[in-house]
Amino acid sequence: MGVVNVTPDSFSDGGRWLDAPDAIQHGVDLVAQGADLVDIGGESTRPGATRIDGDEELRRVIPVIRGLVAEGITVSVDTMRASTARQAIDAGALLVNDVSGGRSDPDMMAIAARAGTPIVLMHWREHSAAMQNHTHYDDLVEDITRELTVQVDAAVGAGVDPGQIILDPGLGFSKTGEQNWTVLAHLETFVGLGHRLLVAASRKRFLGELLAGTSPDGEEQLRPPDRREDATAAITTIAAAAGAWCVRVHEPSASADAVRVVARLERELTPQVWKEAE
Ligand code: PMM
Repeated sequence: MGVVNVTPDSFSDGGRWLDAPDAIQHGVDLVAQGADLVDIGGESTRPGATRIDGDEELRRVIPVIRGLVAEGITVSVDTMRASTARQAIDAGALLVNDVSGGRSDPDMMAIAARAGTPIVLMHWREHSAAMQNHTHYDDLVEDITRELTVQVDAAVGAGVDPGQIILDPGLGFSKTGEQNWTVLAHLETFVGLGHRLLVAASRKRFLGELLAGTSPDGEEQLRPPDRREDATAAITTIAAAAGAWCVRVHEPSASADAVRVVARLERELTPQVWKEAE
C-alpha cells in the first residue's frame, strides 16, 4: 500500500501532494514502484495534530480518488469520518482505512457494512492531539489484543463481514517508541487473531530515533523522515515474514522487493504446500 497524504502537515510528506494533479501523479508513480493499492488521506494524524473539518477533508481527497480510480488503480481512503468514507466509496475507493478503528465516528461501521468494503481497524485510543497521553498499558500486547477485539466485535455487531476486517496494531498511536518495538516483536500474535494484518511503520519517528546521529555541536539529531527508507524496508521484511497481509509505505520499491524475497523464501520452507497448489 503506497501512501498519498493530501495534507499540508503530515510528518512524512506534508505539503508535497496538496494539489490534486500532483497527488494523482504521485499515486500513479507509487503503483509503478510496486504498490498494489494507494491510500489517500486528507487529515494528518501525526502526534499533536488538530482535526480539520469534513468539507475540507472531502475537498482534498475526492478529486484524487476519482483521478486514481480513472487510472484503474485500487484506492483506499484514510479517514475517521463515515461521511468521507461513504463519498470516497461512491467515488470508487475499494477499502476504508480508519485509524480510529471505528471509534471516532459511530456511523463508520454501518457505512462499511452497507458498502461491503474491507475496513482497516487500527488500534486507537484517542485523537492525535492527546494520544500520547494514553500510552499506559498493563501488558502491551494483551491490552492491544483485547482493545482490538472490542473494535472487531463492534464492527461485526454493526454487520461488517468478519472476512472484510483488516487489523493494524497502530504503530505510534498511543505508543512510545519503545512500545512500537515490542509490538513489532509480537506481530505473530496479531496475525493469530484471524484477520488480515496491516503494518504501518514507514518513516515513523521511532525509526528516526533508532537511526539518530550527532550534530557537529554534539546534539542528538533524529534521522530525517526521508532517510528512514532502508529501515522501513527492513521492517517490511519482518512484517511479511510474520504473516502480515500488507505494509503501508511511502516509497514502495524496496518494500515490494522485500515482500518478494520473503514470498520466495517461504516457498522454499514449505515446498509441499506450493507443489500442491501448482
Ligand atoms: N499511520 C498514519 C496514517 N494512516 N493508517 C494505518 N492503517 N496505520 C497507520 O499506522 C497509519 C495510518 C500516519 O502516518 P503518515 O503521516 O505517514 O501517513
